[in-house]
Amino acid sequence: MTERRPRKFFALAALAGVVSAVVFLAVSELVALLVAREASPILAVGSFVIDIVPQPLKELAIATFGEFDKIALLAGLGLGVVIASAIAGVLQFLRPPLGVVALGIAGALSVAAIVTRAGVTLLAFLPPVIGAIAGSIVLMVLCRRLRGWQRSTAGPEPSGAANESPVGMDRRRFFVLAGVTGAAAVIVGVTARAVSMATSSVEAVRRALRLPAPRSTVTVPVGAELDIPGVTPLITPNADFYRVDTALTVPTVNPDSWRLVVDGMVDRRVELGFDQLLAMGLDEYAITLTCVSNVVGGDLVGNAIWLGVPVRDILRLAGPQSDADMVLSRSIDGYTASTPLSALTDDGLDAILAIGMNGEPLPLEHGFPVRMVVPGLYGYVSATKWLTGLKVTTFAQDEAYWTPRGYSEQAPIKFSSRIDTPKIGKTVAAGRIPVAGVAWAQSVGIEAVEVRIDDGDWQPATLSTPINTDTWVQWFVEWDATPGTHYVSVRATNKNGELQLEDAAPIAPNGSSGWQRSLISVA
Ligand SMILES: Nc1nc2c(c(=O)[nH]1)N[C@H]1C(S)=C(S)[C@@H](COP(=O)(O)O)O[C@H]1N2
Ligand SMILES: [Mo]
Repeated sequence: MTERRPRKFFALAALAGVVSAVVFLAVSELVALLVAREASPILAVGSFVIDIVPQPLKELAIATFGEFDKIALLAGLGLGVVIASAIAGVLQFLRPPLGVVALGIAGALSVAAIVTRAGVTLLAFLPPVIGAIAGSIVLMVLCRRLRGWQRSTAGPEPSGAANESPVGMDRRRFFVLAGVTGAAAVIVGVTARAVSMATSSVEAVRRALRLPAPRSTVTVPVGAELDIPGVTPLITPNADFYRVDTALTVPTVNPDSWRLVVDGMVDRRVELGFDQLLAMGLDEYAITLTCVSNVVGGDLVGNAIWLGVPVRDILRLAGPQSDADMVLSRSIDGYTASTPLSALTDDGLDAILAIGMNGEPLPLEHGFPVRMVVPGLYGYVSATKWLTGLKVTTFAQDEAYWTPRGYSEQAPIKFSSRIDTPKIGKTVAAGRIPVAGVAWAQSVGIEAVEVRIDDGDWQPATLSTPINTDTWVQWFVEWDATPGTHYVSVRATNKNGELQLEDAAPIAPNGSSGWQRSLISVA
């Protein structure tokens, strides 16, 4: 029986392909660690995918995987790499050098993904190039062994036990090479990535940083926090604060080298270092941040006490020209947000550059060392993290990251209210229980919150004492819950006398609206 290419050779060729891909990635990681840390192909390609995925797919990913959306992305990417490299292995086995060509294409795509990212250094092309070369060599050698082994199986069985048969030799060499390079690559790759993350010294710098004392602090008034189990705390601890951004790995920006450039339509270009920013004098501001992706009843909203400097003070140094109407804020990772200039120069609105959050330097994932926070505007048009630039411009001339991706260029927060307790899906005991939650109308303030049980009358809720109009308030009503299932609804009125929008709207293009209506089971 002479089946020319037994199936096992295809499987082994696929294995050779996967081993060479692992070598490619591991060598890239090692070279990246040595010469250009930002140039990891797997992360660059991942970030590239994040940028090009259509918005509905991104929302689906967030809805399906929640906080694990990035891990899911990496897992998906990993699966893609395994499948593609297995095919490359088979190609190389059947039609050399097609597998090597495939690795070359993968290397070229990685280079493209890396060099088109913001903040890359000169040598950033090296990791994928050297990685692809190393992977190709391994692939060529493994496939040559495999072909030798296959040829000797096809020939007559050698006789004599004195010498090892060529079949045995090629087989052994194939497995030893595949095993040793595969295992070594995994060890090198994982170690390089771990070292790269552990020695990112910026977290250590942040921990050592002592921020100057604020000139003025926020006073939390008596009665600002209701004592009701299950209601969202007035101040969101940093560790619980929601995080939304397009960054696959958290950018690490050292305050020592941080610069803010204010340019565009200004009388004078201004450049500031971190110490200069601190020297302008810091004050505390309580501001509730909200994401445009927050659905009715959702939790992409948080309240913190920020330490910072008004943006208007910075802009004044540069002197914005009168025909400008927008500031494009830019992050180290290339992200941009478009904020109306008027919102940043308004004396009555505390738009700030924040450097502290709840008594600490900004956590890395919340924009260390400097971010923007603007009361009353959704985060995507105002709250740029890892801030590096403010370009004074016009909406006609420039657009921000999300504008061509289906979101409005301007986006004031639609004020809203949320039920925190009782929780949906949890059965509560009949009797007198509190219905409580939060409501926010940043820059205007909440005037009233009303609650309705089933189709009953709207009853006024008791509000906590607000810190200011930029923060959320807590609210509650007492409810005599009777056994059965009930709809509990909530709606707010702001201090301009406007009622919260009843019509439901999706999050795109400029934020959700509608009254929350929760089905609660009472037993
Ligand atoms: N650099 C950068 N800044 C960013 C974003 C981003 O993707 N990149 N996302 C914005 C969005 S959509 C929101 S809602 C807020 C969230 O800030 P947080 O993660 O600190 O809660 O950051 C904003 N700033
Ligand atoms: Mo957002």
